Amino acid sequence: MTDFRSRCIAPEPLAGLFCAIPHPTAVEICAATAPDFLCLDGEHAPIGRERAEEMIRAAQLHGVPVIMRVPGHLPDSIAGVLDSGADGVLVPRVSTTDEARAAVAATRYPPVGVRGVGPGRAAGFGYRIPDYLATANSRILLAIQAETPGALENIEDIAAVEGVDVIFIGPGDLGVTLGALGPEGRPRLMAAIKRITKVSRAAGKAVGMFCASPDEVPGWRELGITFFLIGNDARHLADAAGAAVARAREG
Ligand code: 3PY
Repeated sequence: MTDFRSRCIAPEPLAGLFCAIPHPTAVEICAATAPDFLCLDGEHAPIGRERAEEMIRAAQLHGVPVIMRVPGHLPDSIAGVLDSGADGVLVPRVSTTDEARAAVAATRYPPVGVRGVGPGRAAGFGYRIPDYLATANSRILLAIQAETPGALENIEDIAAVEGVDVIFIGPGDLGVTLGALGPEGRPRLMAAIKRITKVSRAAGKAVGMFCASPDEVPGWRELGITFFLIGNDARHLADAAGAAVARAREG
């Protein structure tokens, strides 16, 4: 069976969900819907290291690949999550080639990177270290977020960094950081998204997008975007609960 990273960089169209509810039960519920992957939101949700490992285990026991959006691009944000067995990381706010290269280094063992060797869950708690060392560099997915004016300006150089697999666009942050908000800002935001997508695809990178709704996916697919995160579990729960209560009140 083709591994998750290979499917991402192929690039195959993939639909995932953010997990923001910091509990393995919520991950199991999402995993039961058979998404292509899950992404724990360690940037915005209160998911500590121990809880992350339990959530990663819950996804993988259901056969669902799981990555984590980490707080930053340095090893102290990335190493533990990979030792816990995550299939990859999503690194926010990458605006320069130095930051992109640092993220690559943090996700790869030497000689490519600087990842430290540890007997964590990923390596069978030490029992499978040689196997894990032999395959991890080619199996771990590195997705970086393009969501700042710096990323937009430097996208040619960032997209050329070897070891970056997916350039993921955060339209919310990109709109805020560019000051391209609301209907008036939409043309500028769209131009930025198109530029990031075109340059990244030309450099051979897969491109990802956050979508609040699955209805957005066909339009982004037409641009060549393939890696999607569709909302998060907390929001899906709130939407479904809100709709149920509203329907009940209608009588
Ligand atoms: C954004 O839209 O900026 C995101 O980062 C989605 O989580």
